[in-house]
Parts: sequence; C-alpha cells; structure tokens
Amino acid sequence: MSNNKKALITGVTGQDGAYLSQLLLSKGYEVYGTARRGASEKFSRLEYLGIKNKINIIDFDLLEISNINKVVDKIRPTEIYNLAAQSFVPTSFDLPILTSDINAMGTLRLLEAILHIDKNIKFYQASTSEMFGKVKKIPQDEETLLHPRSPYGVSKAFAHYATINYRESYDIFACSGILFNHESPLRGHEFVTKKIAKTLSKIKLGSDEILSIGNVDAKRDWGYAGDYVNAMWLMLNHNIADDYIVSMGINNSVKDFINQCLKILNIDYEWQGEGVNAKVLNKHNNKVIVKVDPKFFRPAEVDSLIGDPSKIKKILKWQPEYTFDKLVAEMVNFELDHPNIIF
Ligand code: NAP
Ligand code: F7E
Repeated sequence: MSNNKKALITGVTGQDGAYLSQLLLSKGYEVYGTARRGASEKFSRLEYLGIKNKINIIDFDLLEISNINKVVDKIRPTEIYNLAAQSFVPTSFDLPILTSDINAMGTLRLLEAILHIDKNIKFYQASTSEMFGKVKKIPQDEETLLHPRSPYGVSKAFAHYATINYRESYDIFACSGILFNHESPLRGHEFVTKKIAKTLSKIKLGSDEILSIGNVDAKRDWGYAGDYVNAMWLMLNHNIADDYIVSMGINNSVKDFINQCLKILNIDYEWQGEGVNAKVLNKHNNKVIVKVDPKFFRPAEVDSLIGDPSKIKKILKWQPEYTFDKLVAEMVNFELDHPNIIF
C-alpha cells in the first residue's frame, strides 16, 4: 500500500521517531529515517516495534550542512519531520554550544536546504513546552510569551521562530508543534518518568536499589507519545501551515507520578521529611525506596507547565486516547514484563 508520500524523519532512533515511523508506515508512506553513525547499535526501539526493516535508514547529522543538502536532494521527500535534537535538559547545561548547534542551527540548516532544493517540501519542527520555562500565563497557549530556563529551551525557541520566519518569508509549508512532555515505554532511560517506572518496578521484583530523584515538586503536563505523533501528522496534512500546542491540559507533580507507580505496583508506602530530606519508606519492610539527591537539581528549574490544547482539538480534531493513569500503568507494566530492556 503506497500513497506516493515520502517522509524523511530526522532522529528516527529516538522515542518519537519510532512511533512516528510506525504511524506513517501504517498510512502507506515510504519512510526514510536518519541516524548518526555510532560505535554501537541504536535501533532498539524500531526493532522492538518490528519496523526496522521497513524503514530506509540514512546516515545524517544536523551538524553537517553538506550532508543535509545531499540527503534532502537525494531523497526529495514530500514531508520532513525534524525530530532530531540534543533533547535532555540537564545535558544542555553541560553542552550548551553543542546543544544550540544541533537544535537551533541544525534546524536552520534544514530550512535552508528546503528553501534551496525544493520549497514544496512540508516541514514539521519539534518545538517544546520547555520554551515557556518561567511561565507567563496559565495554561500556556500558542500566544504565550516564551521565557526558556535552559540552553535546551533557548535553542528550541530559536528553531521555533526560524520555522515561523521561513513560513512567512518564503511561503514554505512549515509547522511548529509545541509539544508538552510525552512519554511511553520507549522513553529514554534518563527522563524522569522512565527512571521512576523502571526503578520502582525493579524494587517490586526484588531489587535493593533506591530511586534517587531530584525536584519532586516539579509539575508537568504528561501525555502519551503515540497520541502526540499523530498530532504531528495532522499538522502537515491540513491545508494551512500553522503552529499548535499539543498537551493534555492537566498537570501532575513528579511526586504524583511516583505515587501512581507505587499504587499500580501495590507497594504500601509512606512519604517522610521535606525538601532534600524527603524520602519514601516501604511500609512492608521499613526500607527506604526513594530519596532526594540534590545532584539531580537543575541550575534553573521549570516549576510547572500546563498547556491549553483547544486550538488543535478544534481545528485538526486531535483527540488523545491515553489518560495519565493509563500512561503510567502502561509504563509500569512494560517494566515488569521487560526489566532488562534499556532504551
Ligand atoms: P530523543 O528520544 O532524545 O531522540 C532524539 C533523536 O535525535 C535521536 O534519534 C538522536 O540520535 C537524534 N540526534 C541527536 N543529535 C543529532 C544530530 N546532531 N544529528 C542528527 N540526529 C541527532 O527525543 P524524543 O523524545 O523522541 O523527542 C523528539 C523531538 O521532540 C526532539 O527534538 C525533542 O527535543 C522534541 N520534544 C520532545 C518532547 C518529549 O516530551 N519527548 C517534548 C517536546 C519536544 P542518537 O540516537 O544518535 O542520539
Ligand atoms: O524532567 C524533574 C526535573 O527530564 C521532568 C524532554 O523530553 O520534556 C522533557 O524535558 C521534571 C523536571 O523532562 C529528576 O527537574 C526530578 O522538572 O523528564 P525530564 P523535561 O526536563 O521536562 C520537554 C517537553 C522536552 O522538550 C525535553 O526534550 O522532572 N526531575 N528528578 C527529574 N528529571 C530527571 N530527568 N531525573 C530526575 O532524577
């Protein structure tokens, strides 16, 4: 089944790249996915979904303009989904220049390639709620002023405005999806939801590990990655290019996420202490199973995010299928069934 649509997905080895590939293959797309050469294999998500062999994997790096031009010219995709990024916020404080080169300048390199090779290529940019940072409005919508709090957020703000600018200046069909945190069993191991679900599941299975955690009061508007990649596709398949918030419109704290995991795992627990002294006791054996470690605090924190998804629901009829409880249950059950898989 082919629909003559050819998608180029940058960052196909990541969480969203895997789910988006699966979605586009189901719609009859020819899918090209980019990957950076590395010393070890990195296709575990595509292999887990059973789609690695259905995707044309292309060597690609957002740092290298000649490579970007060659790839775009050779493949001539009808749609480009720019998902590639240095996406881990703490790393952006350690590697701010590299993060900006990939996320900000990399996006600009790709937009320039489209402009000079084929202006008819539709472009999706993976923007982020992290751009709202120290929020100026609650809930955040498409018009809310940005105030990023990390080099990652700053780099993504540049890419967001570059996308809008190339749409307005050159009439390129370019959309920026401002996605709030979205998670899944395929989430990278260092992100907080995966770390919590994995460690607490291991404890349930008998491990002596302790979950060391940072700021448990931070709040995020968490959704399911499978629902969010559908929003990306809807944006590029509408008749007008525009920017959209993608969120659930409900937020929970890191502490709420821990509590929900413990509930699903049927662990009887009690929180004790406050701030850096906060910990969780397993009431069954009096062992500490969660403790706060300031090494996970960030130089500047994003305290609370909550998005208003009204626009995408109204115009693109986007409707998420997962609730917060369903998402957490799926992540925990995955860890219980596959304790040794690390993405
Ligand atoms: P992810 O799992 O971290 O995947 C990032 C991808 O980018 C990986 O395939 C990575 O390849 C690739 N990449 C990194 N540096 C690159 C470079 N220099 N050149 C080419 N590719 C490079 O991220 P994700 O969670 O799927 O998120 C997808 C996109 O959405 C990212 O742009 C992220 O910033 C953005 N976003 C994510 C969320 C969220 O909650 N997940 C929310 C809003 C926006 P390697 O495998 O080689 O590292
Ligand atoms: O942190 C707090 C941490 O790393 C969420 C990326 O996909 O979503 C993601 O960025 C919150 C923060 O995600 C730990 O301080 C506490 O407040 O899971 P995270 P993030 O930073 O929100 C946005 C939308 C993106 O665009 C990004 O690419 O949890 N937190 N303790 C912790 N976070 C981590 N990672 N580890 C901890 O131990």
